[in-house]
Amino acid sequence: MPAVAWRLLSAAGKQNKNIFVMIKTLLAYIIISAALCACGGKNKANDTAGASAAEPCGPVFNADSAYSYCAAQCDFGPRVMNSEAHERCGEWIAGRFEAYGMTVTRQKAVLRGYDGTQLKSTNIIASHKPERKERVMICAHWDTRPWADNDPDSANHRKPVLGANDGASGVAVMLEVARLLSSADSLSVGVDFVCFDAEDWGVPSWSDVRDDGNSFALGAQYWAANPHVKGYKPRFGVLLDMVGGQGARFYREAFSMQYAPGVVEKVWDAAELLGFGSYFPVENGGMISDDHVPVNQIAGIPTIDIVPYYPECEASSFGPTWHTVHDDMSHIDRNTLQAVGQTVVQVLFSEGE
Ligand code: AHN
Ligand code: ZN
Repeated sequence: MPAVAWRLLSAAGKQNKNIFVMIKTLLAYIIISAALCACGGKNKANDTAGASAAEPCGPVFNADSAYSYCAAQCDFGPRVMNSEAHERCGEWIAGRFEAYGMTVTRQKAVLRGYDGTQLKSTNIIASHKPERKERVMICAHWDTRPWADNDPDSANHRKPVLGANDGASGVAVMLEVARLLSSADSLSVGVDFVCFDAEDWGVPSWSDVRDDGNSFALGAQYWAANPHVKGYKPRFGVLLDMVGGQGARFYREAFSMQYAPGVVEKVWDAAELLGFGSYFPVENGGMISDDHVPVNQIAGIPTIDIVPYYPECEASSFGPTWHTVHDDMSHIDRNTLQAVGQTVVQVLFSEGE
């Protein structure tokens, strides 16, 4: 019996030996604890709220902090494979997770790009409470695209993308969640933050090479075939791709619906509960070949993709700055980071043991 219940009981016992008072006290405890949080975790912030199906739980996600993690990555410059900025930023990311008490694995491999380039790839895996068996995986790619091949100005098509949104934003949300976990005591599961490398070396639009559909997500393909822990099987995974853009709306992505419909429902319900329903319409978006596809198909981990869909955007359904030289901090919106980040916190803290 939890200490609180025992104290209540003994107090009742001292005041009045009547067994009925003790039973009443015990019943009151059971009702109150059921009402506190339908979440798996033991949230402190909502102790006074009344009973309902589910309630907000977990710490407050700080969007300013996430924004600064986004900017810090951009300050290295484009994190293009085989570049010094890439190398240095990778160490910075690993160092941040280590500072938040996570166990960090650097999974290095030389991968072959569509054009034969040897890519020095590092998947960075940061584990919170690695001894726990019950786990959830959060993931995002950390490399940035070498070519802004969707820029409105074709003179920019061979220039690198800074990747404030496409690269930095997902890692920024993960780092902020990791920072919160380092001082949280009410989480029931272990969490692995997986930063995939070599996501964005996919065949550029100006190349004559035909894309076989596997030229993106090279780091995720490698990890899915060689997970950092043998037989790694978290309950589910959530991929964060481009989660900081202005005007972003996260529609239900088709591979996610195919492989992990229950996880989609869990995440969209969490967003709705928190008042972020407008960011997460319960409507279908596109079918996106992204890091979650090998994670589902090769590793067999039910994993969804939180990825924006702009039905009205001419330039790209991923939004106006996608694979352009304008994917910089001036188009990052803290409100988008907040909606996604708080939703991730909710999902994690509502997992039971
Ligand atoms: C396709 O363009 C088919 N998938 C998008 C994967 C991606 C690139 N995510 C970010 N950059
Ligand atoms: Zn990209």
